[in-house]
Amino acid sequence: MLIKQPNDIKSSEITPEPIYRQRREFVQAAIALGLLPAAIGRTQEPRQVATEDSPARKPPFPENGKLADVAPWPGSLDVKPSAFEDVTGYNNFYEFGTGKTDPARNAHTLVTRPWTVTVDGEAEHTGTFDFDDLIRPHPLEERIYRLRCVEAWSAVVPWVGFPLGDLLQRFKPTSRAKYVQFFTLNDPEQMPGVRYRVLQWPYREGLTIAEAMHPLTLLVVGLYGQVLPNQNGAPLRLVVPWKYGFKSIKSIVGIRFTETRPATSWNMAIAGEYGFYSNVNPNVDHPRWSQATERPLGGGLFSSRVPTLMFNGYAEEVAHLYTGLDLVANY
Ligand SMILES: Nc1nc2c(c(=O)[nH]1)N[C@H]1C(S)=C(S)[C@@H](COP(=O)(O)O)O[C@H]1N2
Ligand SMILES: [Mo]
Repeated sequence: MLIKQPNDIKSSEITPEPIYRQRREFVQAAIALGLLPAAIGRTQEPRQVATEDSPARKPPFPENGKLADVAPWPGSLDVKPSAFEDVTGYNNFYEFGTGKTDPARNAHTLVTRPWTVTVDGEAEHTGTFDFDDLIRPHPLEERIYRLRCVEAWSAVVPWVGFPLGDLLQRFKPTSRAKYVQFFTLNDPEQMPGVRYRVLQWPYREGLTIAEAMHPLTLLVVGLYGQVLPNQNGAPLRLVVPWKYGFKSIKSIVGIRFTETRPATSWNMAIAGEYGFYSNVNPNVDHPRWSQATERPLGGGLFSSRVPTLMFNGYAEEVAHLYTGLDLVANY
């Protein structure tokens, strides 16, 4: 991956304003701590005094372990989450194998630091950004959401993250940005599964800009109050709770604003079975199985299935996004 070097281009040209401001604060803090001579700070950046809108720098995001400063989100589901062991032990992450227990067994080889995300396409600010710099300005929330896999199993997960739209706004998408596409890391050294052509790598997904900006759409960095385990898509994944689970792309290294509908992995693989929208819909069956019911994780082998809800239970919040759209044709 090509990472722009700081001396190629002025940081103010490539960096979204909040990050730029933070770097400036960082330089000032470094000067104050005696890590940088004042002369360097002055020649690079204008001097600035601390103000009310320049809050204290947040501590670095931990690589593993417990997350501090996570606010409960008032809209969380009022149901008991699935067992931690199920959510972190029964996964789909084909880059680490196609078996449900392969990701938990294999994903320890994923290196999550340093981690960069490249933002390109239809936006005023583009470039390659360090993961920690990207997420630092965003207050974290715990949101308990339903997760419904297209294979008809489901879970309830207390995710930790922040609205995707809050991050996307910082890049100032242009009026031509109608969609957002996401890319997962594609590294055969770290991901044994990408040696097999079960999908075209890198794994990619996409949303309309309205879906991406919807307040329920979450960028996730943790679960159960701790840093995201590798098998769940560390260090950064998407969670779109009203869509089938495969839209919730893991281990994101690329975000692209596009004018036309972007390619998405499962649609590229089997277009007749997996559409671009992939909204959870109990009334539109998969060509090979019913979507009317689902099997909650942790119920055991003989557990009864429960009804699947329209838009996975989020119809009140998201149905308006699809007024006038034929949900059978646009599966
Ligand atoms: N990069 C990538 N992202 C992915 C997948 C994958 O194979 N690769 N699987 C998807 C599918 S099918 C589901 S159901 C969810 C599962 O998320 P979980 O393992 O955290 O429950 O991740 C999605 N994100
Ligand atoms: Mo899935």
